[in-house]
Amino acid sequence: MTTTKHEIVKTLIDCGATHAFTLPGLGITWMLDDFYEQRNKLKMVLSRSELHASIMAQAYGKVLGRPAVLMGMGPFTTTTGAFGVLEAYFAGTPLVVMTDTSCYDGFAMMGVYQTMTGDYGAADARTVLKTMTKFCAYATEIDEAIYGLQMAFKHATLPRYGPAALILKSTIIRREFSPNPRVTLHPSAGHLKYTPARPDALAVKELADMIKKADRPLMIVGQGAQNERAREFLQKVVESAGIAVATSYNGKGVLNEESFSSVGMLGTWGCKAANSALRNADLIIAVGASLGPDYMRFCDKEFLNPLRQTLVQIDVDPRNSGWVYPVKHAITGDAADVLEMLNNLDLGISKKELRYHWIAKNNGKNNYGIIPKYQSPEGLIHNTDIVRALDKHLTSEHLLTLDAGTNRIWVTGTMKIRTPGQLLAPGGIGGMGWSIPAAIGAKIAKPEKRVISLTGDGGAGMSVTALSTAIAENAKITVVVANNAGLGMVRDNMKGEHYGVNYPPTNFALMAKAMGCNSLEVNRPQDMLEALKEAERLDGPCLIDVAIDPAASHHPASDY
Ligand SMILES: Cc1ncc(C[n+]2csc(CCOP(=O)(O)OP(=O)(O)O)c2C)c(N)n1
Ligand SMILES: [Mg+2]
Repeated sequence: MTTTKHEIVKTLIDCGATHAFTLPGLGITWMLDDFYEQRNKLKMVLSRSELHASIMAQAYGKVLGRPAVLMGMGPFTTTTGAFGVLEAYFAGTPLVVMTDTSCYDGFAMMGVYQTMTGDYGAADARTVLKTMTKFCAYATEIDEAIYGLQMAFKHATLPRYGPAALILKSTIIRREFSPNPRVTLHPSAGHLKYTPARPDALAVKELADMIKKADRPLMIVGQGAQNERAREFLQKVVESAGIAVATSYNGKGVLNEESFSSVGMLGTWGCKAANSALRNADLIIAVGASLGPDYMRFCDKEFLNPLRQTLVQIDVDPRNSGWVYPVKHAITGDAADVLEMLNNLDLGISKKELRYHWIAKNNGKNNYGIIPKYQSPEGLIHNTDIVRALDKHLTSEHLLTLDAGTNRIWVTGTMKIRTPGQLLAPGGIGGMGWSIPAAIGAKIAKPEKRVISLTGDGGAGMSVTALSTAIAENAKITVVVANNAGLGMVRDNMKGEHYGVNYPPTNFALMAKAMGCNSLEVNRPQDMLEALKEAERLDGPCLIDVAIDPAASHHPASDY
């Protein structure tokens, strides 16, 4: 005789899970013994908040393209933990959520506190999770728990990736598992089998012919191409034919931004060069990019205009082609597959010089990749001083996680990412507090990388305690806090009094120290680069608290 919880842990391993990020309680606590037994195959990572656990799990999935498990009690996983689930939902990250109804044997209908069964007097975990997952199962039988988990892994890893959830009725978790359940359960592998549909060769040939004819072709590349294979073929295709590459926020850094093809990130918080190139392109090809109005200047007709320009969309989900704009041509397929097929076709190589001339002129005119220099008052530095230091410091060994706020705008607007895939951004819901836990999740996913997190003081206030997990897991990361004592981005956008946006001075270096983490403080521009180097020389994670001039307002790349 075995138990449901024992079989659950076995199934997680069968489905390929290597990490479960958690803050346990109630039904999840009952499983900890079984996790302990299997700790060499499936690592449990303890967080200080479901907020952090959910982000770490999401960042892990973003980096590796396979899901980690977010695990916790129903009332908290569906609320505090919803952050990472939502980010995964919007940004298309594989993630498996396993939670419970947090109810007590036989008392679920009697208004017991914490209960998430959906009964009278309880809240409903299923209703909450259904709004932010691709798949959401509720297991009230022991065999459903196993089958539901297999299905959650299946759905999370089918295109378009996303979060899938299994809610366990708490009462089944400890139950004995019959060796002969009524429903026959099968090994997980057979449920997870999948061969992706190949893109239509004629449709790809038609696109190649369109590119061949174009003088100023431009690709808008998004999250759908943020994997190793797609990045590799993207570079080959665009550099052999002189195609310009602009990106969404999630797509930033998909191509070395120093490539002759690169014009940077689109949108208000992107680069003028990208915005200008898009406006002047004659053929626009969206590659794994939904063309969300957030980076398409809210469909401004002077920006992309489908009547004036030819638009083609390549998307793994046909519903996304023609979603925001009408398209001339649409290809259903994985970005990597389409780019691989394009790589073998003539895309107008004879026009390469002409196209590169157009891109170079555009980039020169729009100061592409020039990090401006600003003077700050004594004892304070400007956001661009951090960006300049990062620009000098980052190597191909690094990953960089961003947060929300002014601090990130300076990176997306002025810094060129030279290593494809290096930048990890919260381009789904764009929430503050993402960067630090994401850096930890990324480091756990890729221990060989040097990981730096850039965050504002607002974001750090939400997530600095995640450093405790970095210490416990020996995840050596560097956290840079751009500390401008307030919600800079919101403050910068205000016309009137700075009301409701300033925080009292907070020393994050001391907070890090209190958790046993290294810390440094920087308040002179010339010390920033050395601090980044010093942080990496130290044993264990390090937080650098940087005194940023609160007057260092962001500037939009609005004029194109
Ligand atoms: C969780 C969350 N709440 C609110 C917002 C809206 N928002 C975007 S940027 C920002 C200010 C961020 O302040 P801080 O982290 O200090 O960064 P700064 O802009 O000062 O560099 C706010 C409130 C958000 N993105 N995420
Ligand atoms: Mg701030």
